[in-house]
Amino acid sequence: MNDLFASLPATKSDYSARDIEVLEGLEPVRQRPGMYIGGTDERALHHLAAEVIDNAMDEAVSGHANRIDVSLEEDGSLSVRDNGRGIPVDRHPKFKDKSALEVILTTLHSGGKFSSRVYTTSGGLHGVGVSVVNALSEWLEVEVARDRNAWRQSFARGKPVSKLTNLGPVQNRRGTTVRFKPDPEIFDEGMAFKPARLYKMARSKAYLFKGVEIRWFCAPSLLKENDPTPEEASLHFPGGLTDFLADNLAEKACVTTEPFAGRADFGDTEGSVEWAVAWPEWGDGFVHSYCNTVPTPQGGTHESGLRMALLRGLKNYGEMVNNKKAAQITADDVLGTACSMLSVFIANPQFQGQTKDKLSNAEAARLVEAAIRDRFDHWLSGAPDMANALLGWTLDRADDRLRRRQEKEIQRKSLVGKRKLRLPGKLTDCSQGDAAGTELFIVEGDSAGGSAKQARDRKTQAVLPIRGKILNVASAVLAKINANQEVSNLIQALGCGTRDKYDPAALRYDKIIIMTDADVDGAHIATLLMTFFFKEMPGLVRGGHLYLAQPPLYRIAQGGKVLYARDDPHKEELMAAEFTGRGKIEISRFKGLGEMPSAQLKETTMNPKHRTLLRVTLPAEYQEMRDTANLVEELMGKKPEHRFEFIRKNALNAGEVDI
Ligand code: 28F
Repeated sequence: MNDLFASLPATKSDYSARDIEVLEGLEPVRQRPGMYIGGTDERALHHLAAEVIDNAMDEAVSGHANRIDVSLEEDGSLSVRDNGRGIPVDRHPKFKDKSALEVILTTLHSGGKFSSRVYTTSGGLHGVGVSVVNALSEWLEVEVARDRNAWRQSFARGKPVSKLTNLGPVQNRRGTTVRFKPDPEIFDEGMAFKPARLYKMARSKAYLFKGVEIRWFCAPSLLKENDPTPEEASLHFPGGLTDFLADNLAEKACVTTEPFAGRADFGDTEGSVEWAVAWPEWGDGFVHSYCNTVPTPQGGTHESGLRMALLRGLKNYGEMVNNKKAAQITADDVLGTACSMLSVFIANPQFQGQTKDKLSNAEAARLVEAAIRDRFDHWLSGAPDMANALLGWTLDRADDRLRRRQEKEIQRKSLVGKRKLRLPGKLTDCSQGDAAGTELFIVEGDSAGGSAKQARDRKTQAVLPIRGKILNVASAVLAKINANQEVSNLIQALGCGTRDKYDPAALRYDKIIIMTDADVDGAHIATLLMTFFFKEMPGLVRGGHLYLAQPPLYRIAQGGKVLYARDDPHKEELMAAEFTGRGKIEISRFKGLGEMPSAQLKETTMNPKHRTLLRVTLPAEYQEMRDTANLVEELMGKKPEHRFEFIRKNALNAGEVDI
């Protein structure tokens, strides 16, 4: 690996302070830590540790360090040390009175990592920079040994509390040490580094880069008696990913007697790839992929390269041995339950996705596939018994997949018969056959329909978008009702017929949930729908099948706390009861269900575990059909004077009625 970076401009200090792009101060970080480390929970806390360790790893990967010490101290602080070049301490050209080190520690995005000239592969690239760690630490201390001198500077919550101090000459020592204590004011109550999590992080780094030895230390008092994490360990794995895979596999019986593993440089392009794949006989597999030793849990282009190499290689092998069936295997057949590890080193990695952990460099797919395909072909032809075992096992999986698909097809056909073939195109049906436990959400328009489709549980929840205001059936004659597309969609989707032909046994869903926007229009559409059900299927209402969803109108957030309010009164109630603490309160109003992220729609309105539904029932005195018809006529009929009369009579207990 070191030779790879020999090509760098190896001048005396191939870095100068002018590489630093200083963008902004650290205040925003303490105001909204979630924006920088994804929250203030345990995962976010360990993100600080990862950031510092990644910076030390960068020094190692770029060939300037070969040892990193990670120590969890008695006081809960973490100390990371590398024997690299040491963060530069020379005066910063743009900030006369500050050293490069102080600028890096106190300004966002000040690491040169954004100017790729300084670093070719940088683990911390999509990281937030050590300045964020500084901002979110109660205290942080940096020591640098560089050019035979030692320097130290201390900070508190991102602000310097000492000048850069020269500690005097040092003989044969160089590198950077960062020691910090996360700020309890920022992180959730009782947050502390977990030894096991840090140890696993350090160990994975050592597996991923064989050119570094990581020494682990943990204060004994921090180790609970049942915690297998060692107090001390030296982590160095010349076997790289093969060792890592063996460690993860833990003696599972595999289809091939040895894993398919290797590493390769990308020839003319900078960078390299390492991989290790095993096929356990049974059980779920996993894919652990990394870029510049940083985990990429969302995968990305490097993983597609691996998948393509193995799929094409195995199909090609199948052809070579005249196995016709090999043509139908898919990447999922090959890798679906395989245990694969993949580590790439590339310059300027681009990450995408909300949490920036999916590699998106198109180049990486090509480079990885070419490198691995070549070795896979050799591996297969070099060991026919293993290759045939793998091909046979993969074909069995392909057969299982095809059989499952046929079974599903047959089941669907049989279901369609039972669930009445003619269904409206607008209906997104649920997959469960019988009605018990199924729900039909009637939503307003296609955008709300889109969110609802994403948020729903496909097995039990169906969605029927209706456009605009449906026909007011109270005043419409039967012919007009059936002519109305929206209404006839609804009648078809429910399957139970109307009026005297209503057959509750044929009802295709257990719950019919009206989920309109939480505004006046939505309320009007809900009223029109209830009128429809009262008029056309009163039995459905009396049977307790009709509900109103309660989508929130407001989202109230303060720090990590988020609550939803149904309406203005509920919002006031929550503000008084739940949001009394300090810190900025954010209130956002949902304009319509279509604007609400599907995850929130699911969480607040559709998920039976969290939602509240209003069941539409007939008031006791209206149990009789006749009375119901009269009531609906009064409220929704042609003659507005009936409506006004009803409102006048009942308005007293309705408070402010906006007509
Ligand atoms: C315990 C954590 O952070 N180690 C680091 C270096 C070395 C250089 C460096 C770091 C300003 C913006 C380029 C030195 N000499 N361990 C660490 N070691 N940063 S962080 O430079 C930062 C510059 O990016 C370094 C010559 N080139 C680079």
